[in-house]
Amino acid sequence: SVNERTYIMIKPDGVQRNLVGKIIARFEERGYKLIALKLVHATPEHLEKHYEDLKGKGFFPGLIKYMASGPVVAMVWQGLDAVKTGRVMLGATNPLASPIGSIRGDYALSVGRNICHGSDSVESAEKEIALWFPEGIVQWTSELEPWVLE
Ligand code: DAT
Ligand code: MG
Repeated sequence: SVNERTYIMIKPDGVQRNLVGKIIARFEERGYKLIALKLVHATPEHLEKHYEDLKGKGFFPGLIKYMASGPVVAMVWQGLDAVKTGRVMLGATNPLASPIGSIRGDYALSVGRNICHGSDSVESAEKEIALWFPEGIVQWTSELEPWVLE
């Protein structure tokens, strides 16, 4: 939908590798609207909630350790089909399977260091936004919107 919201997160490796600006630029340039943004060093408990569907996977402990190893950039982007298009912009879970031109396809090699997260459905997005932004998000009017969406 037109005002769909997705939760996009730059993982600790993306922050350490100074890719924050580049990743934000891709969403800005595509025409999405930034409605929430913060740098946060998350606790393992918080990350276990974020990834609760993956509890029980062999890689889960390593995933939590990696995600808790440094700050992440938590963001909410809004716009036409933001969830699905956000995932396309990220690339596949395994960077080696990600097309050139996607974030993971351009900047990553390893599934355990794949730089970014994007919600996989509208329902997950709403859950993740509530988990990462309990304080709420900013609504603002973009003067550019009529030039991006008819
Ligand atoms: P995605 O991040 O593309 O939504 P996911 O939700 O299935 O993928 O998994 C969450 C993260 O967990 C993923 O970005 C990297 C890690 N992960 C997934 N599968 C993995 C695997 N087989 N080995 C190591 N890490 C994995
Ligand atoms: Mg996922």
